[in-house]
Amino acid sequence: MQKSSLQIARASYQPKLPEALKGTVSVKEGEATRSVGDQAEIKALFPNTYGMPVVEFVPGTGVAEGRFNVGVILSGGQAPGGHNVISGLFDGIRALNPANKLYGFLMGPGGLVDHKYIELTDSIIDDYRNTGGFDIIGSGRTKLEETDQFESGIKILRQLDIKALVIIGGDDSNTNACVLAEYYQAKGYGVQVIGCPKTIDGDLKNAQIETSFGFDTATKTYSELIGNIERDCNSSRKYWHFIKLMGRSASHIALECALQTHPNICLISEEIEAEDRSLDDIVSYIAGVVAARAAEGNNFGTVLIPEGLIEFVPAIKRLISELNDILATDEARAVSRENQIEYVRTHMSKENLATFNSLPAGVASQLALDRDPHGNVQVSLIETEKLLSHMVGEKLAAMKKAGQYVGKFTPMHHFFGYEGRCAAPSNFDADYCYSLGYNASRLIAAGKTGYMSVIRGTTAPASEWIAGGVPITMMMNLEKRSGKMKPVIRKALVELDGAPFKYYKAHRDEWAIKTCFVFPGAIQYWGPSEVCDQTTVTLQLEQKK
Ligand code: FBP
Repeated sequence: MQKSSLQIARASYQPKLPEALKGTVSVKEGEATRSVGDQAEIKALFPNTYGMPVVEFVPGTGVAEGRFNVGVILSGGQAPGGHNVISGLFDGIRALNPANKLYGFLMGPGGLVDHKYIELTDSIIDDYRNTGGFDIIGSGRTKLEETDQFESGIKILRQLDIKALVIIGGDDSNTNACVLAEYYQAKGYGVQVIGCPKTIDGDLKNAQIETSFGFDTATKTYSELIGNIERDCNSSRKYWHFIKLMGRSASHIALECALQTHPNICLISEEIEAEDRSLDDIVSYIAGVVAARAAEGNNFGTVLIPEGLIEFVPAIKRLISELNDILATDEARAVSRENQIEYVRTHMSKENLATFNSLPAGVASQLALDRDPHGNVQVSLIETEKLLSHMVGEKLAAMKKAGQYVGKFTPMHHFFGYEGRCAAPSNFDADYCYSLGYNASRLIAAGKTGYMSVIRGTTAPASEWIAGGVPITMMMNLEKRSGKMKPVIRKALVELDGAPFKYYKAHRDEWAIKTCFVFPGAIQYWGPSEVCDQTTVTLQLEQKK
């Protein structure tokens, strides 16, 4: 395949590592840990991997060189930097012993179960250093949760003499990594499992994980596009742009893009839920801003919409929750796809049926029919941006009749998601991912299992970053999934008392009416540090003490 000039030049970039990982390391262990919720239940479910300490690597000679093979899986949606996690892991295990081998399981967790793999050699790794995408081995969403999958996995792991498996994934995939670690530990199979925090959504973070990889590059890519749109609409002054942004349930991506680009409106799902706002409240708010700008002759603007918004409108949330229960039964599963809408209608409460019937047919059927393998509503398929702009148009027409609005409303629609998931990693993601992978090799050498690779202190220069591991059980609680209570990693939503949201809230009224757009431009890989090495605004605000 022909390489672009950027790919060729970028291949020689040597990602930065924390000082603590550069030489030989020792393990510094902290106190015993407990899960974030439901401690007794999580402890009973994970008797072999519960309560382990947080660990940090410090210079020393505690972790010996070793001869071993490692397997790696890319799981779930693509995120910029995945190839650097793999190259960091590769370099890390090779530094411990040049004979160590890395095997990549193909197309996600399914590759482990179906025994599809390749050996990742020097030349393959070199082709993918500092590139975006997951195409080195492909990714997939097979859910690893059944005993026969684990047993099938151990056969190939033994055949390839693999000592440890690294699962690069989001909250659901790392939950599965934890279940697998517990299972292999309980059985005494001697295979370690290590997780790596991936997802552009930014919702895999907590007191230990500062950010998931890919969030930095994806939000910079979307912000470049939003900035370009802002400049376009400020030039022609005739369009309102409704821009939906990926990110599943959490609004981290939309909020970060708002902090980078200062749009007229950014909806935050978590706030909408907390304030019990209806769809009509949201539409009235947007129409009010459109009318206020029109009164000053500005018939243009930008509205950012998190893709999970619809799930957070309380009436729709109640509807989804009942739909999940209805769809979880064997009886519902046996109903053909054509008859499913009618089936859910006849099994729904009166209140939810009224909400269901008020939605446009396309949105209603996406809510009722489409789930991913983890049971999540596939919010990326729901065209919230069109739904909202249509409703705003109707509201403005009514306001015009009542003499409350003079202006012209011409909406344009965008959905940014896939555009950013495979971008060439920013310097931050290139360094962060390489460090996460390299660090995973040290967790393996230290004999750890059921741990997530963690790099902290990320707004400091990379040389000062803190490297170590956190037991995955520490991040877990029980949640209802497909009708049953299951142990899962707690998803991090936007905190309404957190610094990023507070900053947005303090500025949004001004950004709504005035035109305060900021144009971040494209990600830069070379040049002044303030242009190339900035972290996200979210991280900067969160870490400002
Ligand atoms: P992960 O949780 O697997 O990282 O998913 C990220 C994501 O990009 C979401 O933002 C989006 O809703 C979803 O994947 C889309 O899924 P798919 O790639 O299957 O279309």
